Amino acid sequence: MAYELIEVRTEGGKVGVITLNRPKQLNALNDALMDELGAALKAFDADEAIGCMVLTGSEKAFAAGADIGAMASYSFADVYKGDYITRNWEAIRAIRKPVIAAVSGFALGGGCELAMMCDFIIAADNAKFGQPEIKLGIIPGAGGTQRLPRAVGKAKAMDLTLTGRMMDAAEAERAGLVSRVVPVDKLMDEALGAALMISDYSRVSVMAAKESINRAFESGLADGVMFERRLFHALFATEDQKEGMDAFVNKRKARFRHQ
Ligand code: CO8
Repeated sequence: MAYELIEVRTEGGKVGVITLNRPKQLNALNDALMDELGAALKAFDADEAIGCMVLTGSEKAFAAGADIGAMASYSFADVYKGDYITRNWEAIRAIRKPVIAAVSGFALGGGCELAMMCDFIIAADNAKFGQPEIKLGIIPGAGGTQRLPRAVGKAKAMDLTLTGRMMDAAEAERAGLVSRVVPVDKLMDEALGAALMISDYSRVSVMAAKESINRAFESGLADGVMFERRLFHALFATEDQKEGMDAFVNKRKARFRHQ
């Protein structure tokens, strides 16, 4: 598929890299872009050679939100009946391999929600996160009111969502929204390093870990612990578990075959 609003490439033959590419609009997210993003993520997810993905934007903006111009004239009936705006965001949630968000510049509104849909966020020191929808007379619509409080706690989620203020990378790291902060010129090296490392691990256990942590995020503790136990036991049926443990016992590097 030819893409117009994103750029797609691979790194080291095993990492899929997707760059949002509407620089003049600060990567504002419209339906066409989200369709392309969903297709690219699905293609990498289905590609046997790929073990991890990195999603990034420009230095100035990861994404400044959903495209306000495209939404401005919608009525309630339009968006409700057509499930507009949010419909094609669901593709991201179905991706089973890890997706790392490499965030530089603005990650606002739908842009912050998109970053939070990824499995973890590595931020450049110039990153700014926020849910400014309140200033537009709306609320976050792609999971922001659910994922942000789980990530940073109720107090900060309320503060950010009700005031619409932005938080910088240092505050985002303190709050637990991002896993690492690096100088802006080191952002892609850091994200690709993590992605290449993940790609070399057993794909089965990587996917199981992602699925199980998402269960923690989306369910109660007892259900989550039971889900983890089932997956943990199931991994003893894989060759990669035998290989990983044998390699450790024999003091050699594991060679995973992803099965
Ligand atoms: N939508 C459309 N265009 C945008 C957006 C956006 N979200 N953000 C920036 N742009 C455009 C500007 O209109 C401008 O275009 P032009 O040059 O043609 O005038 C261009 O990008 C550059 O922007 P600025 O001149 O404003 O650049 P500044 O550096 O002065 O400011 C800001 C940068 C602070 C990021 C500013 O652009 C801004 O506040 N943008 C809007 C941020 C925002 O409110 N985001 C939330 C949008 S609502 C949303 O995301 C709801 C999500 C609901 C989820 C549903 C799934 C999608």
